[in-house]
Amino acid sequence: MNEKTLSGELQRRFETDGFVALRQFVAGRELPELLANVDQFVREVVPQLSPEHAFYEDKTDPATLKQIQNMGDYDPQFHEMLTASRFREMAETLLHGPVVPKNMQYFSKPPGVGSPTPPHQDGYYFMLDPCEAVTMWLALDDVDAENGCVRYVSGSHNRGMREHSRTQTLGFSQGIVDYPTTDDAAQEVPLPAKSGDLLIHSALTIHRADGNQSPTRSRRALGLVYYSERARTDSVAHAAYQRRLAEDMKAAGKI
Ligand SMILES: O=C(O)CCC(=O)C(=O)O
Repeated sequence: MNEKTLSGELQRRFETDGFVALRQFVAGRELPELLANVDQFVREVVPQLSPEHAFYEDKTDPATLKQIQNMGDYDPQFHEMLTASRFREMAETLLHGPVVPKNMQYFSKPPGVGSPTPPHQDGYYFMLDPCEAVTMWLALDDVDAENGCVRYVSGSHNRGMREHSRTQTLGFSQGIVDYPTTDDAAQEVPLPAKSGDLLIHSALTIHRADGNQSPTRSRRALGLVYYSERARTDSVAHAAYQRRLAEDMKAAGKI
């Protein structure tokens, strides 16, 4: 099924589960074009990015690129994809009103070296009140249990923010302290995806992913983050946290 518009059924599922999958949201000619643009960005723009905007599993090895931040700031096509697109329209539908496009990210888990994503809620990083935001995760490769598909805890967006603490994972500095509880384990759902599938989750939905255990298959995705216009950011606390984190990562030799 080509689910280009979010039907009432999909919206209902998003509200019940805290996540939804739109299969082949990017398809046809659009998909190879997007993949080529991402490859070009990685080749030509990433080498010039500051260490805070491009993370590597091993910073001395460019083949281990694992995350890029704020891609829209460096490329007009990605800026448009984030800000003036059906991705934004979808975010406005799900959040019931105008949104602020916040970030476009690249997530990669290279074969054999891509590390796990700790269980977390994006809202813990966003520091919003009210915590109204969505993250979109667009698969660029086919992703399954072997190469680390995203796993969501169904219904967790209705149970508030859990306690997080610092992790040693570059790019995912906070993880849920007591994960998994019995309920978490019972309600965790793996979401395999094909290249072009779009997964969307609420900022309160608990999610995680395993590392890439395939010796050959890559595991790349784009992340698009939208805040509701109703959400207020504690921008001073957020900037202070980002500064502290960057200093810590530099001191640990990770960036
Ligand atoms: O790609 C991943 O492993 C995790 C992505 C994620 O946590 C997110 O998009 O919020």
